[in-house]
Amino acid sequence: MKGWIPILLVTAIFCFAASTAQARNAPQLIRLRGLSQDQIREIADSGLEITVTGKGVVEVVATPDEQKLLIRPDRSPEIVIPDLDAYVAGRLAGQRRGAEYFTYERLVEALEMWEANHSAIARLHVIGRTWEGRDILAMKVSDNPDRDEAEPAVLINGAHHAREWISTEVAMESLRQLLEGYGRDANLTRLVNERETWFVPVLNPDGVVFSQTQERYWRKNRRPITATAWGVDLNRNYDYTWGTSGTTADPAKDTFAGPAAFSEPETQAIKALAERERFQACLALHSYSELVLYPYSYAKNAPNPDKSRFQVLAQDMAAFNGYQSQNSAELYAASGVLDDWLYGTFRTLALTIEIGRAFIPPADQIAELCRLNVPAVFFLIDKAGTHGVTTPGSLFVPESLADSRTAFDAVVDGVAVLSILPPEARMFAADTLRSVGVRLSELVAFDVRHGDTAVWNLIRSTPEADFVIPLVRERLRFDSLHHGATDGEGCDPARN
Ligand code: 0X9
Ligand code: ZN
Repeated sequence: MKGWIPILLVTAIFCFAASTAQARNAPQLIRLRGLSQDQIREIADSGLEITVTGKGVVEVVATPDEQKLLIRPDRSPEIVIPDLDAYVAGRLAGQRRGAEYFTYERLVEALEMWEANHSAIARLHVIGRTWEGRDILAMKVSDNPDRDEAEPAVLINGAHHAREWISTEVAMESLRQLLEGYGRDANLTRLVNERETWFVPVLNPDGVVFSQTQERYWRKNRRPITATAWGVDLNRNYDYTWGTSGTTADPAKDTFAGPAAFSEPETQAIKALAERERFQACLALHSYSELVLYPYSYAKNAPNPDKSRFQVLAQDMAAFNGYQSQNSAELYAASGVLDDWLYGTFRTLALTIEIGRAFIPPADQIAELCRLNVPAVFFLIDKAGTHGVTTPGSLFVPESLADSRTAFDAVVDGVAVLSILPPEARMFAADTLRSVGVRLSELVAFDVRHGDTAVWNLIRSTPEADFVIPLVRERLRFDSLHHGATDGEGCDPARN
């Protein structure tokens, strides 16, 4: 008998929450099954947000009014979360010391403190100001952070969408580990020395503050539009096939594309940064669905000459978190997203991770979700200097590779994808690969002349790097003629 009391109580609370949400027309999360691709697209094009939890199962954020057009018995509708505003409040209340989400205020404090504690490799920039006057902050991490060096540049960003707090956590945890790992961890030290990584952990501060302080389930920014409508979906506002799919011109809806492409201060901030930095790679962090997504998103089967390279990258990243990798448009098409704009404009290797199984996982899951996803972030930062270097459109000059290990990795990754690239991408990749090989031979010859044969040995034992061997020998011969005897006596590749 006793066991019935909590069940009755939970049921009563559920019904109460559902009915008050009904009365307020508050958003709910509903699950639908058995929808055709056309029906999913129709929902996405009506301005509602869709996520996926498994094959053929979609979850949609919709108010009771909006649900009238969606709910049909053959779709086995289920209410997953009866009152999403109450759900946000519950997530905030369920936090405890050591397991809590960043507020915007605490995030600003943390970034300022981390910059001060790691001033040799970290520089905090204000890249824009929101409608409500908040700073959009970006932390650059690199050796010589005040100089724009010729190193592959990467952008890691979170919280395009206000309620996706976990995205900020993964960005912040990656940043923290990178800063603290410098000088301690060989790989992270190399990533700091050989890359310029920009972290924008909260692109949408107004939205995040609104969702956390008003306990509201909010996605967009806080552009004031009419007396009853606020906000633009920042991930529909970029200028690449803007406004054509998975979005709406209705400002009251969750996926409103904005009055024009780049109408928002937040997306303008990213635009200015990207035009300056010409990122080799970018990772947009979102939640949820446990997916690693690659462009294009605006339409199914949109031609992407680097598709095979993206597939390799996305699969490798998915190996860290166990997520599924797929083309962004596979579930439904969405236009005006960051990745499409970056790849379409600059050929940036731009990917998205949809973290976890809920927009706002309970705070005690933050650590585990970071453990799963931070290695994927570091992996992409690394690959910006390998795949990113041989990607068409990249303005990165292979001659400026500063370190033999980085050049070696670029050669190995480049050769690995060369054969699977379509002809239009292969030509550029092959040309760049050749220049990277020449650069590698210069760097390795330098190493050898100074008694360091580590990368030279790697080249000799790696079939993909075979073509570099004669280049190194040639370079050493040339160097010995011009600089006298080598320092690497006994292991002189010119004679091996
Ligand atoms: O819709 C978005 O902007 C992203 N999903 S989220 O649930 N975080 O809002 C994903 C964009 C990638 N695109 C497609 N699903 N086409
Ligand atoms: Zn999102």
